[in-house]
Amino acid sequence: MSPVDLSLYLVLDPGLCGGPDGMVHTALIAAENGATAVQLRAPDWKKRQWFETARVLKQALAPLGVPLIINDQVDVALAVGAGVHVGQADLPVAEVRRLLGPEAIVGLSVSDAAELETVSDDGIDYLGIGPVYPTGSKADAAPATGLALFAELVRAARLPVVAIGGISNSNCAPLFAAGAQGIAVISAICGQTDIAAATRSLRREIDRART
Ligand code: TZP
Repeated sequence: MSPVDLSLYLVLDPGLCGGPDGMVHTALIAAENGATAVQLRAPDWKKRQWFETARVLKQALAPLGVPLIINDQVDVALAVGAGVHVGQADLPVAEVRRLLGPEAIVGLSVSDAAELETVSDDGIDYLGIGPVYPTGSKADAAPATGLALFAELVRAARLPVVAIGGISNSNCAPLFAAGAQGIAVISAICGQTDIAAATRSLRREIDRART
């Protein structure tokens, strides 16, 4: 497992970014302006589209030192040399780790205390906990935890935590105070008219919150 900066973790959404080209554009501008990790997430895509977009993203992000993480599609991650983020109904993390090897980034989604209790540390680099705030970017999202429960979950987690769900530059600071290592965002960057400015503004808030 590699130590990785997850402080500003962009999750790409095809609808908000305007398809694969828009996703690559968004990822590149965000990575140049302070995003430290990028996830490709496209639940409705066919495998070939996943692969082609992942390959282009990997090539674009590698020179910037920003890791690419693929949502759920372990074969696509293997094919392009990326990490994987899985949800509770996807392949078990131990299998993902076995398939990807020791160096790849592997993350797991957790939305409540019951899910957190089932997590065993081995093979997981980080937990994505949320939604913390209400989100319009995931139709089947679990209920928002709110800040107080999020803080409890972070305290109980024995792994680095990335907060996700409804996060913007105006509500991210308390998440770091609660112990998050990073924030993951879709709509605070994807579909914004000025992606560079939106990313820089999040970056500023994060850096301020962490000092
Ligand atoms: N998982 C939990 S909430 C969420 C995902 C993928 C969506 C986050 O999107 P936004 O726009 O940052 O609220």
